[in-house]
Amino acid sequence: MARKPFYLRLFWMAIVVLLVALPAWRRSDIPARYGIGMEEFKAKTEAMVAAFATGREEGGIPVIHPPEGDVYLMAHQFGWYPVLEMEVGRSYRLHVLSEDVMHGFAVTFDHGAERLLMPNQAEIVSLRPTVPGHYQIICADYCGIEHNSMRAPLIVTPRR
Ligand SMILES: [Cu+2]
Repeated sequence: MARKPFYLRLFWMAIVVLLVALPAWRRSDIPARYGIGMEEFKAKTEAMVAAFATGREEGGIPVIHPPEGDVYLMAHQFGWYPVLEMEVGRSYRLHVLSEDVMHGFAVTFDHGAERLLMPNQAEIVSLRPTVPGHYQIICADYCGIEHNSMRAPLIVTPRR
């Protein structure tokens, strides 16, 4: 049997590498979610609010400035809790949970970060803001009469 030319072997090797690597790469694209009770999630959110409060409020809701990493956000009819302040160039793993009905999470600086929110199921959204400014978190799924006003500021500051 004749030996296959080297470039042909290289070609097949590249195909195999692609077949193995492509699904692995795509997997990181699939939104992550996990089941969690509302009380447990609320406790994590309150601990974060207590630890990273800025002392400021927006519409009566505390503004927090957490370090990069895990950040908790609760959705309810018809608002979000707490108000988040993030820094440019930092990576946040936002855990979002609905307290009541189905909502949609969307943020005005990253249109790829839209998620459907079900009660008792936290969605993880990876965010890395790039430009300082005042953005908004909005509800992207009709949830009741005041759905259109279900929005909260998301403040992005320069890196400190
Ligand atoms: Cu909503």
